[in-house]
Amino acid sequence: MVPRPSDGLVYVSGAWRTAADASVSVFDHGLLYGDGVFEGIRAYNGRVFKLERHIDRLFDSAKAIRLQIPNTHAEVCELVVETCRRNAIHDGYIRLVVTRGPGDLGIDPRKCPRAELIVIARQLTMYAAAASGIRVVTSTFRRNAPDATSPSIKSLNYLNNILARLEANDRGADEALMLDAQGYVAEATVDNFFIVSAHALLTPPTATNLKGVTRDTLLELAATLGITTEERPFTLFDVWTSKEAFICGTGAEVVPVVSVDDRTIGAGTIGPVTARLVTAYHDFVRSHGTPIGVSARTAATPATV
Ligand code: PXG
Repeated sequence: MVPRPSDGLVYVSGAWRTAADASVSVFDHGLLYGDGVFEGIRAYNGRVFKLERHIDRLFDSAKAIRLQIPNTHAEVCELVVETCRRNAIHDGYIRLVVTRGPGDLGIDPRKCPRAELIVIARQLTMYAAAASGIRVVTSTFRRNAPDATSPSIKSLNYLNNILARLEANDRGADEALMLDAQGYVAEATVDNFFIVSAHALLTPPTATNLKGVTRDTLLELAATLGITTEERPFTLFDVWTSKEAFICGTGAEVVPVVSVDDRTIGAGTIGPVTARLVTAYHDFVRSHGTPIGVSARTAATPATV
């Protein structure tokens, strides 16, 4: 098969291959057991947004599952930028995957001598802004407990979230809200969750959800906008009676939630605090990040004058 340039180049097993040739073994434990970790990163306006932060989280996820990434932090940053360069990405989506690598049948990671690092970078066409807001239902599936598969690990094992998403699909909703084992609000299936109460912008502490990069960015932006923020547990009652709610993540950015469990949130349209954050986030992501045009290592080095 003659590869088409539009197929793009994927970094896998230590080299860039055409998308058509980029493959992993059927004995890879990422496939057989979901044994691996990943990151989803965006590029805006020729820059990779929060590259270092995403790679920090990738290394933390890998450490938690005792997976040895075959490259250093600086090398992984550079591989991301180089993959963007080779695919001429200006605005795009980058998927980093580290699997336990090829082994034999049987879950024991000792069967896998070499972890597999994959970097995919695509032009972004998949995310349509859901500016008018989405309808959310609470899932009956609780988010994994911190002492089971910790939600802080961005692992290849998303069945907990997928079961919740299936339930939302069945109920005609756009997204599912997941609770923790105690019944407090945790997060959506691939996004963190915020509400606006009479007093503050609230989001749950991260023990029960992913330590989202977008979540952190919004907490910082809110502070600069003079919006009071609080990270504390809250319940569905607080959600149903909130003035505004939204989900946020690398893919979704900031998306208003206009109903939860058939209770209209606020006026049933995007609220003023959410609207300010949508604009602030939109501007921030387009003006910050690691330039794709130069080496990540050079960009990370502070200028000496
Ligand atoms: N919670 C979960 C469970 C996630 O998977 C977030 C929160 C938001 O985190 P960030 O760091 O993105 O703000 C995520 C992120 C995809 C995709 O292609 C998934 C995510 C991010 C980007 C792409 O499914 N999940």
